[in-house]
Amino acid sequence: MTVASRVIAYIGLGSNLNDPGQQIKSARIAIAETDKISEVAFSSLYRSLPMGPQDQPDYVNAVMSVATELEPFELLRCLQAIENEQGRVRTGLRWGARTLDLDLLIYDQIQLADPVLTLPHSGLPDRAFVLYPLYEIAPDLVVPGYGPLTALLEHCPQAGLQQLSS
Ligand code: PH2
Ligand code: MG
Ligand code: MG
Repeated sequence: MTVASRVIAYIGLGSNLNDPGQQIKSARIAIAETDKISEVAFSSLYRSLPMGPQDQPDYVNAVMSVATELEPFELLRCLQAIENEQGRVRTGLRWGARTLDLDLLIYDQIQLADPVLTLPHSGLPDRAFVLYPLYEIAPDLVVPGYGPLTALLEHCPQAGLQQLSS
């Protein structure tokens, strides 16, 4: 896939193990220091109730936008490498606890359904811990294939999401 040289992408960050707030802050630095990626905006941190199994700690979530010259699969590989560097153990349990989860939410205008990468991220339209932080950094965003972010928010209750810091 060939993409324009420098595009905007949105990344969702989540953690609920080993000092989640610090995991998110370390990941932010690692992403921004990666070659061919630069930070554009970073949301507040948010505390959120776990989606999926309830016998796990609350999550800390945030969203960042970046400008990148990496193509989508290259960017995905970089994010997975940072997850691994921060001690991510892949248990295979769906929606289980994790030290760090970096999800490629949106990459430019691309819509893609590939076994290893769906764009926009399939969970984006109904996850409060993604939509509210996104709104903070990109209130006018139009999500490819889904429409205005504000319309998605109308159908997404805040559901225990708590803003921690700005
Ligand atoms: N991530 C999961 C599973 N459940 N719940 C919240 N609140 N936030 C997350 O980031 C999250 C989750 C697996 O990626
Ligand atoms: Mg995730
Ligand atoms: Mg993930």
